[in-house]
Amino acid sequence: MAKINDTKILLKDLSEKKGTYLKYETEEVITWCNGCGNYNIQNALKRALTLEGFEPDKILFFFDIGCNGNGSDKIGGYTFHGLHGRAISAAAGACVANPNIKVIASGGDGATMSEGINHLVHAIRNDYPMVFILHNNHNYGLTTGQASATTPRGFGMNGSPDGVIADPMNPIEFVLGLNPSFAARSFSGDIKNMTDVFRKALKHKGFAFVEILQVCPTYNRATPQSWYWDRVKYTSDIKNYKADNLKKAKEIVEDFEKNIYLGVIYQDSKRENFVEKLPNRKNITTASVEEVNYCSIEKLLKEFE
Ligand SMILES: Cc1ncc(C[n+]2csc(CCOP(=O)(O)OP(=O)(O)O)c2C)c(N)n1
Repeated sequence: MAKINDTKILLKDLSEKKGTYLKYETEEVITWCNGCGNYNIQNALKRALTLEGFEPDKILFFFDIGCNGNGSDKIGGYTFHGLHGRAISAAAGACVANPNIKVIASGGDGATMSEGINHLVHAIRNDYPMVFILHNNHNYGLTTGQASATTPRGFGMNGSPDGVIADPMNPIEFVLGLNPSFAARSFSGDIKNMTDVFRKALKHKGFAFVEILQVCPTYNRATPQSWYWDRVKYTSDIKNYKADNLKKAKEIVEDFEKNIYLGVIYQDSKRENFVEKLPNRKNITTASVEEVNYCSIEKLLKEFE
């Protein structure tokens, strides 16, 4: 498989829109390790936003705690840096209050598949109108490499040096079991595929779940970059693959040893999202946030003096 020349791809086809891309850049000091997958994930996201015509003032980012969350000041736009495992719940409130703004949340595998897995489950059930990016680096990175729910069995990690006892979860397989309206998977080494997947997720009107298989050169030595390049394939490699068949989607993600398929795995683009289904919002053209009345609470406060 051909490897991607990142710099070339980053600049390619952005010429006219370069101004928008540059607005997403910040001057904050980067604290990620050399070779961390977060660099490429954020670059691909900035590219996708630019190519889809989103200006930073139309985006609200929710970041979780962790190495991924340390990207919160490295991208332009409105950002909210929340509690560990709680990025989805804060983002859900925002996208329901204001469906006119694009809400993008992200979290690590520690936050999403353990600490806050309940929020993921119910965000999918409710089909909130937002994009969620799972940074699956197979460990708790920021706290220096403890095993997460996705660490391969038997692999020695800080905190479990004799090897992880339990079998790992396969996040996208888990998500497909919840009947999502959108589930995609990509790989942090492949900016081209990530950009494509993010662009499709940005256009989806319900909960767009995107799992990024992320390299972590410092703590995840079980599945390094080369391990992925030997296994990743694309849904376009499967003859006549259509992403609207949930049964088929479940079949192609079962294998995480030989063929790891990237791309949009499943999408139901006709399903009404959470806001569209709300009976009390039918025929209302304003967003909830536009209906807020601002009034003085001085009188109320006096009652508690
Ligand atoms: C409620 C809560 N629990 C635990 C922590 C400690 N903590 C901070 S970062 C982190 C690991 C994050 O791992 P992950 O979510 O996988 O993200 P990564 O750093 O790998 O990107 C933990 C456990 C915390 N800050 N808050």
